[in-house]
Amino acid sequence: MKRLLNLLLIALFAGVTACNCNKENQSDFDIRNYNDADFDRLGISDKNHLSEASKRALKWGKMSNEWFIEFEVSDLKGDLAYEEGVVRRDPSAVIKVNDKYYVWYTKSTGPTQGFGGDVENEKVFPWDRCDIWYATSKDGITWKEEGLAVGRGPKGAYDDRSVFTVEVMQWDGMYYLSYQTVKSPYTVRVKNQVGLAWSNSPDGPWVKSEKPILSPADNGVWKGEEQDRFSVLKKGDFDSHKVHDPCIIPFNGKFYLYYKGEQMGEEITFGGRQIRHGVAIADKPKGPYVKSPYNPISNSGHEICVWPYNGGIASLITTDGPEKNTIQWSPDGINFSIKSVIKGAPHAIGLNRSADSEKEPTEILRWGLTHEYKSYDYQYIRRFTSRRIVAHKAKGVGLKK
Ligand code: AAL
Repeated sequence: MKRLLNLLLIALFAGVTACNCNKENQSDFDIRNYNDADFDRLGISDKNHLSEASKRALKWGKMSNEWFIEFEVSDLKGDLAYEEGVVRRDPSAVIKVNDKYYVWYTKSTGPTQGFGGDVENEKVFPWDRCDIWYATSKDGITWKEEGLAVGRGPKGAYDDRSVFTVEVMQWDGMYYLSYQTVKSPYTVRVKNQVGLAWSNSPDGPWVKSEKPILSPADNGVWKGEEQDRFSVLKKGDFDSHKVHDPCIIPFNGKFYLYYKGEQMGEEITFGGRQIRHGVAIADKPKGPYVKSPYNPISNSGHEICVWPYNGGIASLITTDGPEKNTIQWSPDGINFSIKSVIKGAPHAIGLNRSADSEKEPTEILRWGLTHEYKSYDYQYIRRFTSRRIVAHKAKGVGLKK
């Protein structure tokens, strides 16, 4: 009887210690799900001593490398080559109309003064006091700047201070530009919204929406009057401060507007800035766009770079957060999982939407546009290419003598 009692006590103690261990260690890992070949592939020979890393590797399963790529960046020619004193940044996707490529982008001139002085009259960011311009090209390398596409609104309008970071969607014979908007004065705490313009020609003229099509959540509360974006009584939703980088994709008979949210009281997480993506869905291109209750749909990222693939949506996540430098895919446009972890990617990618994006998962990333900082004040548009990496070879291996 005493022996039985002892055994019971031991079992109880074991149970308590197991419960005390941290949650991650109590993962759903079950060694019975794996066979000898799984262990051999990963080079794990002692099945009785599995590190957390080995358990994670086993749980990934045999993920293919078809989403794993590397990027290179090069200069453009013609009007989009670097020009002193001019900001050209955040290129849209590239579309092809009548054998010509088109791109839209943010453009302004002159240096940035920042927030230290007279924000009513100075330029606070390189993307302040901007308009949306466009350019065309026969080969995607030499570009001709065609002129202004969408300008700032009149004084008092929601977009009177800056219109910038534009994306393009082609749908049913129409062209739609979605972009960020700021109303003056451009203070640190100013809210950023999303506007839309449409035309039946890529050369315009463009009709602008009277109101923004997307706004930040209004459930955050600033603390105090000082222009400090990190000081809050309540942070509110992930997009309580800014909705940025809009990109509309026709998907499953609806229109999915992907965007980056910035939160009031943004923090630095263990992966960097607390930046996440959301999606708002509409029945028609002009909206109304309703934010998904599943937002945020990423825990990382910066500019939006999404494309349809294999009945779902793929997303390149860069720059910020613990899952930066990953490519993810979702069967429903909302629930994304990691498909590859890459070295990094050029920023503010403008995808080549004329590519056959179904050919392989990353075909749409073979070439496109990006921007680069020449200095804090001036950015310019460049070209990227990417290639799949399937093997790793030392110099000379395989070459005949
Ligand atoms: C970009 C985008 C948004 C930001 C700024 C201009 O790359 O994420 O547009 O506001 O930087």
